[in-house]
Amino acid sequence: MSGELRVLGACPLDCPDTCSWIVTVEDGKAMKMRGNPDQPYTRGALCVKVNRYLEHTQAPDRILYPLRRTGPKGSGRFERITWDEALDEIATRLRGIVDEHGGEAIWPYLGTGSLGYLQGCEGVAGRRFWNVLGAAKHAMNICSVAGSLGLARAQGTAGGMDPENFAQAELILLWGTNTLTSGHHLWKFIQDGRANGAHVVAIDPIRTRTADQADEHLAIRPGTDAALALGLLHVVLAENAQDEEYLALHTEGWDDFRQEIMEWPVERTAEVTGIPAEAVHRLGMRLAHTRPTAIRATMGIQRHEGGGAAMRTIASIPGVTGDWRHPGGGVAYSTSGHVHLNIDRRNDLLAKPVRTRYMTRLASELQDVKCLWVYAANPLASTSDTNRIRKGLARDDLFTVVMEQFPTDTVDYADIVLPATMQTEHMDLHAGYGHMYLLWNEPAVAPAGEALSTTETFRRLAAHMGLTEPSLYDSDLELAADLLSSGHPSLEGITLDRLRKEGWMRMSYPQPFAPFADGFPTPSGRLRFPRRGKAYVPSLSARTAGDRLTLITPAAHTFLNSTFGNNPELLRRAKDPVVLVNPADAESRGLSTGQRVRVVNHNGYFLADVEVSDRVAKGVVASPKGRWPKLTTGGANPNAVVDERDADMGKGAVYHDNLVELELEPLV
Ligand SMILES: Nc1nc2c(c(=O)[nH]1)N[C@H]1C(S)=C(S)[C@@H](COP(=O)(O)OP(=O)(O)OC[C@H]3O[C@@H](n4cnc5c(=O)[nH]c(N)nc54)[C@H](O)[C@@H]3O)O[C@H]1N2
Ligand SMILES: Nc1nc2c(c(=O)[nH]1)N[C@H]1C(S)=C(S)[C@@H](COP(=O)(O)OP(=O)(O)OC[C@H]3O[C@@H](n4cnc5c(=O)[nH]c(N)nc54)[C@H](O)[C@@H]3O)O[C@H]1N2
Ligand code: SF4
Ligand SMILES: [Mo]
Repeated sequence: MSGELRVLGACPLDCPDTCSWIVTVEDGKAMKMRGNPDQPYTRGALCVKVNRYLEHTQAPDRILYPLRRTGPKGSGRFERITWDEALDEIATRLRGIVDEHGGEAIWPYLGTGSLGYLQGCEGVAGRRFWNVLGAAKHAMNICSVAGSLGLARAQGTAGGMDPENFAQAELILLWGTNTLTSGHHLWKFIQDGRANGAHVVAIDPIRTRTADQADEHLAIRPGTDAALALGLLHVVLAENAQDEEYLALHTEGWDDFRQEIMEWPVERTAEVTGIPAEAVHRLGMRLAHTRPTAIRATMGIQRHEGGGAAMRTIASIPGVTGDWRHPGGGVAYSTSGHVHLNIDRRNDLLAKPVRTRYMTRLASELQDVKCLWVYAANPLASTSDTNRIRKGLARDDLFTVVMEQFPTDTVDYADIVLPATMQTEHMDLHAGYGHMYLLWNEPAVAPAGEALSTTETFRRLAAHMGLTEPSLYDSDLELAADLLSSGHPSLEGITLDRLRKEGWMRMSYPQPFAPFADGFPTPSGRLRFPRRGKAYVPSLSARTAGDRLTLITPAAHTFLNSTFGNNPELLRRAKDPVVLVNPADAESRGLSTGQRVRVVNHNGYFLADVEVSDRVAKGVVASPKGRWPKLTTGGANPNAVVDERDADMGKGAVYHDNLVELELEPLV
């Protein structure tokens, strides 16, 4: 029988907006995908990338069958094999490695390709299986850890404002965040705020498309955000605009922090941040006298050596102004701290404690690993110091399995490739990190080719290995029901049946929501201000400002990390790689627009065309993340020059804190 079916799903990509989508299916084929008009955050729109998702699921380069490598590592030459052959070979190799080297020699390297709680990184997919084998633990610290820890030290959680409440703000600071590129659905709420008179300020070393749309742009020197926060608070104190009652009731460490603030008059702040003193003062005055003030600070700030401290200091601002009293005030970094699903890591399945491997440290930690199992990740595009990673992946004694949808650079180094389903083909449970909803993704169509979901792959592998632990065989619906069973009040009324039927549900929080109006989830119930001398930790680039250039590698408009990096239309729109260079830096190097340069440092180089532009300040150059090295002239993207250095908290990455030079690429 033919008929049209509307299937409710959710965008799985690593983006704060986690959109609700509707897939129209005819005769078992997905015909159309659109943003759900009924969902209050999606409001009917997807984005320039995901508007091509259906096309992407049917792309000719999709991996449809299990593959075994036939050429040397990196060659990308494979032969098709059956699932049975693939699982047999994997089972034999894994058993051999466990017997000879112990389970910890296996590194399950799970990335952010899907944020699903069943198939992707939020739900620790495959963890039960890895625990039975005794594999190393994987710390997924590639994206937001320094900021999350900085916030948690201040607030007890990285959770904060409900982004929808930006509509109620009177002053909006877009701080180290490129809203119109990296999660544009917030913009409608910002516009609602503006319609009520809100003033919008972008604080970013780059004049981004978001900064273009703001009322004001402050071009801050990279890695100096905490200094700006302190300078703004200096003005607040000078105006005697601090909220004494809130400070007394809900904060600790104020005397110490107040002294720190007193050391940051606007002139000093201006000198450190590169923002004119007059502009610091003006914004300080606005902050002093505008309630509520909403701060959107996302991951850009914390991809720096002092990024954790910077987030903590920024989180202190609404503690001083009392903005947390109001739903339209406070800081919005990520809402994931408000999500309380029952994520059971099943450590009981481990025979003994195992070591943790850090996702950001692949280049150095790979050395003593015997099996690298990559899923929903593309480290040769996305992880720091790709030249060293490439060397590591080429090692003959390393057994590499990659579960993938597309033939990435990382796939080229796999011994075995397993075809992975895409979001329209599997089931999943989602929460946003930029909103307050849970979403259900119902499969719309059958898997392409012989692709299998993450959950099904691990169930089959467990069976192949003859593992008897019953929980390894739980179905997707059982796993989902388990996730919803935490008993946390925020899940009140949310059942799997309702979620499947309705597609999305708001978690049970008040609306509007003022999470810290009456205190914080810290041991004392109070916001913990940073200690004196700890509030501002300068980044590498802030410490060594001089003749070297600081490279920033932010989100690309047309890719989502490296996902879509092979989509022909999005690649066409992205044009050739460019590096933005300030006119003064271009002139002193004799460079002009259109010239091809090596962006180079001690780690290596990538190629880009110079675009001379006042969008970047003197001393700053910028080139976005996300390109596939093998589809890029020169075979490298910015991660060829990104150091595998730690940020100040959680061993976070320093993607925007690297020193580089520009050299003309010799013409051949
Ligand atoms: N289109 C698109 N959307 C995406 C992504 C993508 O790749 N493409 N990636 C997704 C993912 S995984 C994430 S984590 C988010 C990331 O998105 P964002 O949180 O927006 O993070 P970034 O793009 O890294 O940086 C944001 C801004 O911070 C600025 N910045 C860099 N250093 C500093 C600094 O020291 N101080 C200040 N004030 N600003 C600084 C950058 O110039 C940039 O404009 O976006 C998600 N959304
Ligand atoms: N220079 C620089 N580098 C960065 C950043 C930066 O700002 N600058 N940002 C960093 C950030 S914020 C992040 S989050 C990381 C992301 O880094 P990664 O986590 O490695 O994410 P991607 O590069 O997008 O690769 C995800 C892969 O997963 C695959 N995939 C998608 N869904 C599934 C699925 O359901 N199953 C399986 N098996 N595979 C799937 C996709 O095809 C894709 O190839 O990159 C980081 N890299
Ligand atoms: S990438 Fe972000 S904006 Fe685009 S559809 Fe997915 S969740 Fe929505
Ligand atoms: Mo991320």
